[in-house]
Amino acid sequence: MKITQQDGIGVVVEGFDSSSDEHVRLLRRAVYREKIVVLKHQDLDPNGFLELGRRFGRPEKYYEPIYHHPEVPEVFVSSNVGEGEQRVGVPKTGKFWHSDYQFMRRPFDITFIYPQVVPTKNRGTYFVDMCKAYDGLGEDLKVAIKGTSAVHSVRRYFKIRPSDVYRPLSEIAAEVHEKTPPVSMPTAQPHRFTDETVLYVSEGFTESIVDGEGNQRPDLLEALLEVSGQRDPSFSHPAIHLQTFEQGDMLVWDNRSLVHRALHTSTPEPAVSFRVTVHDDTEPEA
Ligand code: 7UC
Ligand code: FE
Repeated sequence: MKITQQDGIGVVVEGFDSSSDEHVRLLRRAVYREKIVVLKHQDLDPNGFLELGRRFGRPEKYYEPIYHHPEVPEVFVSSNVGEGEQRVGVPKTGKFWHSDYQFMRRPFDITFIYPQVVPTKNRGTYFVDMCKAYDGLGEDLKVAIKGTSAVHSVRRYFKIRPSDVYRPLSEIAAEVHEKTPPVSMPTAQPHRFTDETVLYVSEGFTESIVDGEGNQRPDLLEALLEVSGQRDPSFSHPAIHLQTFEQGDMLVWDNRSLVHRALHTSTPEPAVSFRVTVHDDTEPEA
C-alpha cells in the first residue's frame, strides 16, 4: 500500500486491500491524521462497498428511505439521472456547507463517497478542516465561544419527498421537527480520537449559537462561518480545499473534523455517487 501526500488536505492511497487487517489499521490512522483519503482503483458493487465500510465501523442507514439504494439500503445514492419510477436516489445532495448527520444526536464518524458516474465538468467536493479553523481563531473569539452551544437542524435543507405532494407545508415542517428536533452541541468540542478541538458549526445545519445565559448569538455564528471560509461565494478562501476525483476513486473522510460542500454540475451531464457512512467507536491503534 502506497500513501502519498496531496496538496492541501489529505493523502492518496494506491494498492489498498480491504481484506488486510494491516491495511485497514493504516488506513484508519490516515483518515484521522490526514482527514481525507483518496483510495485509487476501486472496483466494487454496492454490497462490496458496504463490506468495505464495515471494516471501519458500523454502517448506518440514512433515516430517509428515498436516498436508499434499492438493493443495499445502507448505500445512500446521490443521482441526477432517471425520472418517476426509474429514479433512484436524490439529486443535488449536500450542496451547502455541512458535516454528515450534524443535525442528529450522533453524527457520522467516517464518510465514504464512491462516485459511479463521473461528469467531466464541475466534479468534486469542497472541504474545510474545522480543527484548523479552531486553531486559527483569534484569542477573542476563542474566549467568546467558551461555554456556548451550537444548535443544528436539517430544517433548511430537508428535501420534499414524492409522497409529500399535496401535503400542507406546515404539516411537513411539523413532522421534520418531530422526527429530527434541533440538537445542541458544544460550539467547540474535543475530537474523540485526536488531541484537536473541532469548531463544530456549518452554514447549512447550524441554526444558532446560544451562550451560557441562554442568549442567541448570531454575531458569533456569523463570525465563525466567515473566518472558517463558509461565507466565501468564490470558494477561494485559503482554508477551502477542492477535492476532485476520477472514475475508480473513493473518498474517505473524517466527518468529525471536516465540513464539506458538494460541487454539482450545472450542465446536463449525468452524475451518480454512492455513499456509506459509519460510526466508529474503536480507538485507532498507534
Ligand atoms: O439531500 C441532502 O442534501 C441530504 C442532506 C440533508 N443530509 C445529508 C447528511 O448526511 O447529513
Ligand atoms: Fe455530505
